[in-house]
Amino acid sequence: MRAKTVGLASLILLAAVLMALVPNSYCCFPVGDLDRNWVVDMRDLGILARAFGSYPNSTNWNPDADLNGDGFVDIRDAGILLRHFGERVEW
Ligand SMILES: [Ca+2]
Ligand SMILES: [Ca+2]
Repeated sequence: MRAKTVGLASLILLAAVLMALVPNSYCCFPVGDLDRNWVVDMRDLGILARAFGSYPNSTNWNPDADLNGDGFVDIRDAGILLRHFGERVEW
């Protein structure tokens, strides 16, 4: 029984680690879907606009808006979002 419990705990830990390593944008949501509603639209562009020009420790920093992960929210992130504008996940 104890071995079964340890095995289950290990599986849960492994799943948590994998989920932490795979960003949501690559898992379930379209790239640029900053509000996680499965569509890239004006609301996402607004979120990016509010974070535009920011970097970690900026008051308006939003790590989700840093789509290329370079530590700045700038025109390159806006370009990534616009390339995916209109994409949606249908269920
Ligand atoms: Ca969205
Ligand atoms: Ca960036």
